[in-house]
Amino acid sequence: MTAVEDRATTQAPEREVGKARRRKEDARLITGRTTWTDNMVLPGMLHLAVVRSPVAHAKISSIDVSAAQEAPGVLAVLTGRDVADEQGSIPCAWPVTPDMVNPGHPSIAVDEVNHVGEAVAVIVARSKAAAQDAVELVDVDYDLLPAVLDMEEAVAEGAQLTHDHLESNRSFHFVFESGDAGTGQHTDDAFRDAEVVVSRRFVQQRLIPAFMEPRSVVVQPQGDNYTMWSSTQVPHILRLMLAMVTGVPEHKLRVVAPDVGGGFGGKLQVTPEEVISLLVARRLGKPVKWTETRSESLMTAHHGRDQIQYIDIAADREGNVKGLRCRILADMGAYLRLVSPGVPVLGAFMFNGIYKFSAYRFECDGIFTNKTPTDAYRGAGRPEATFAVERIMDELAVELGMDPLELRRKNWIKAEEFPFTSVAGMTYDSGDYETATQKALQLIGYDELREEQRRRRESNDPVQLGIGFSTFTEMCGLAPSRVLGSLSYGAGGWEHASIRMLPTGKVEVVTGSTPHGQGHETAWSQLVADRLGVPFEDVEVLHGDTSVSPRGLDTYGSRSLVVGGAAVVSAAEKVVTKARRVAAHLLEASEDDLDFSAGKFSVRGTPGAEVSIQEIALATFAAHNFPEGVEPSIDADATFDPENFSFPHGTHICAMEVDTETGMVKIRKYACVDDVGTIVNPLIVEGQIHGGLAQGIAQALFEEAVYDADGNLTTGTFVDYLVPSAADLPHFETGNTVHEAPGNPIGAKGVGEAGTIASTPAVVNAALDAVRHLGVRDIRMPLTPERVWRAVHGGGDGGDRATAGTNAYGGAQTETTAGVSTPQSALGGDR
Ligand code: MCN
Repeated sequence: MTAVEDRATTQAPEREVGKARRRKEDARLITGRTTWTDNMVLPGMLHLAVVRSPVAHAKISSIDVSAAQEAPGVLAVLTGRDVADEQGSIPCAWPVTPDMVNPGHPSIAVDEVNHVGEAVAVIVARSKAAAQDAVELVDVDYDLLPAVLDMEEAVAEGAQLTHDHLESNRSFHFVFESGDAGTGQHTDDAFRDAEVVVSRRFVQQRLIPAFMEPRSVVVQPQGDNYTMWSSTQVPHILRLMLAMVTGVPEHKLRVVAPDVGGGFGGKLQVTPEEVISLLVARRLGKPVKWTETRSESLMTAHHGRDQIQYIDIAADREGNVKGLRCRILADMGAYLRLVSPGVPVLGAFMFNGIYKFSAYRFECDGIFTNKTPTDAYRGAGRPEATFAVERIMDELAVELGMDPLELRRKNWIKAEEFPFTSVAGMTYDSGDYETATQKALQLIGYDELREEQRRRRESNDPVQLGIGFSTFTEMCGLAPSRVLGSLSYGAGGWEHASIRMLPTGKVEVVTGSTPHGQGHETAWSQLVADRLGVPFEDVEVLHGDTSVSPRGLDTYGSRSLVVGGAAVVSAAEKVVTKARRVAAHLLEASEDDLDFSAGKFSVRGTPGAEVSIQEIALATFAAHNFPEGVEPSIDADATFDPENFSFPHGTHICAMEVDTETGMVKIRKYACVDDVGTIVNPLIVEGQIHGGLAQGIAQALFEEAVYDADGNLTTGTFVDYLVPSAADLPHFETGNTVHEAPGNPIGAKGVGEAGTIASTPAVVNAALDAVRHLGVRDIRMPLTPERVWRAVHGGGDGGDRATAGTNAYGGAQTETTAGVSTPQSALGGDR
């Protein structure tokens, strides 16, 4: 790492916060000697295997389970009909519009199947092998129906329906409009008057979260009480939702997320398999386990992204952006899952990026297709938006003949303008895009790269060089309950923490956040060690069990530090306040005369009169000599619900070599400078950025979930679905600036998604910068050698409809030749 530090605001000189502590949890996680759900064995435990649909769309005409039922070791086979009265519907907690259409989602299909991999029966057997063997013996008759696979076809007049009983394939139509909301006047006026309008159609391919630990569930019934262990990101949400879906009373259900091996949004879910496991355990009164195979995981755990974006940008000839409008088709897949509709809708607040302009419209249609449902995947809505705006800024720069960075600089919010209310109504809290950009340019060695690019172009080198930017911000720390309510999100956004001082002076921290690879045990220990003045090693962080940590809203949306960590800090402050009363009593001094530093209370002006917080903890346990009216416990609860999101930002620059003869691309250098406010643990932050970059680059270059014409997932193994390894990725030059977030007591902004959000457009912009002079206008992601080669040798976008072609949606046309339209743009023409 090349560290570039710019303390634009001062970070308090604290002992632990800012230290690159190695993660306490890593020894057990890396060795695997821990409680992964699948490691659990309970006496008498039965095993489940799921019979899945091999077809994308069909009526179920009959299911014959008799052979499976007879198979050795099999105890029961249950179909959708068997559980129809008790299985309810997989919940969707984000109805983004009042008239959103939700077809309902049985955990086990009853009459019809709507995507390959949908559950049609469950086998319960004494061993996993017996259960899996019996899957083959279930005989299902399907009456095939045509599958809906293409979103643009799905919204056309007279389209085949994904769900016969619905009127269309559209689940919702969400609109956000700045200016004269609702009339469309303001935005369209800006486009009508604009000197330049650039239009594009971008494809955000379907991705698979591909977490390391496959999903796994164990359920243990004890009378009418149930304990579920699940490899989930959201034990608290899961408990609530399971209670609502199955009728098991919430107070009779304990959900535990033991150590969880990654989620990336893919375990922010209430899955059919969790519901099925609970139903079977309830019905049979026996403990059960279900663990997916990797193929099941790729095929049926929810997918991410999958949008078609039509975007127009308006500007004057000097490069002042006047307006932006976008229309999104977002593939929901066959059903709505927990937050599926909210994912693309979050983009409404981010397509404007870091830029200033006053005319903005966002429209999004959620579309049903006969594919695996989509939902959150790292970044959820913000990578898609960032990609679109950062790509179209480059295209506008090309049209204007401007340097892409100059165009950005001309339009971005200046440091002195924070806090800044964006055209999408978000109040960006703090930042300085210029400083971050200068640092990133310095890290990557920009001038030399531009010089090399010029040389290669002049000599017609078969290997061309390109440089791509992404200057981004994102809204993270999904939190303010009030704001989430206004967006119709089904839950609040607060987080809870409690801290107990034990008699020996050790500290237990209970957090509502649920780490699954983010290192909260380490970071929370650092926060508490500083606030209480106790050693880092003396802090234990407990999480992920609704009995141990009864209140919480879990981990997603890069919310844990800025909301959950903030709750921990608030609880620590309350602990100190409580300890101060006891200290005053023990030292026979007034509370106002006490200083608290490095874990000790001392009487100001009286040397030697001091007592440590550990001594206070012990004195509290004994409670022999205790102040009147104070309860003998040094503990506190706190709930934190911020006023605003936090807005990390940064500049990412990618230098890319493109071999014009083979279509191979290679990232030569990648530099990024991120501003995530106060950094609690630089090692963790860098790790999060690295992981995020890997996933963002993977979208640009490698990963795509592909379906064939019948709706079969053809990328159902890691041979076909190309998750990159470290060897496929470059060395990252990372740096940071620090502008504290005013909205939480730590001053931090989230980092868990930043790298993913920022990197994808930087990589694609770099590839295009390398070959645009050869007539290439766009290349659809992922940038496979074949696509790159075709684009270079065929011109345009390589015939892949990344950009060009008829915009079937709404009947308008995108410009196909120059990629720059007149104000009669892709979206303007049909309004
Ligand atoms: N941190 C810090 N200083 C900051 C910001 C964060 O030290 N200014 C630290 C935090 O203390 C925490 C970590 O960085 O240890 C991530 O914090 P945060 O940004 O609050 O994100 P969350 O903990 O809420 O994690 C969620 C985020 C998301 S949404 C996805 S998706 C994701 C990600 O984190 N999935 C991950 N990172 C992942 N990392 C791993 N290993 N596995 C996943 O599944």
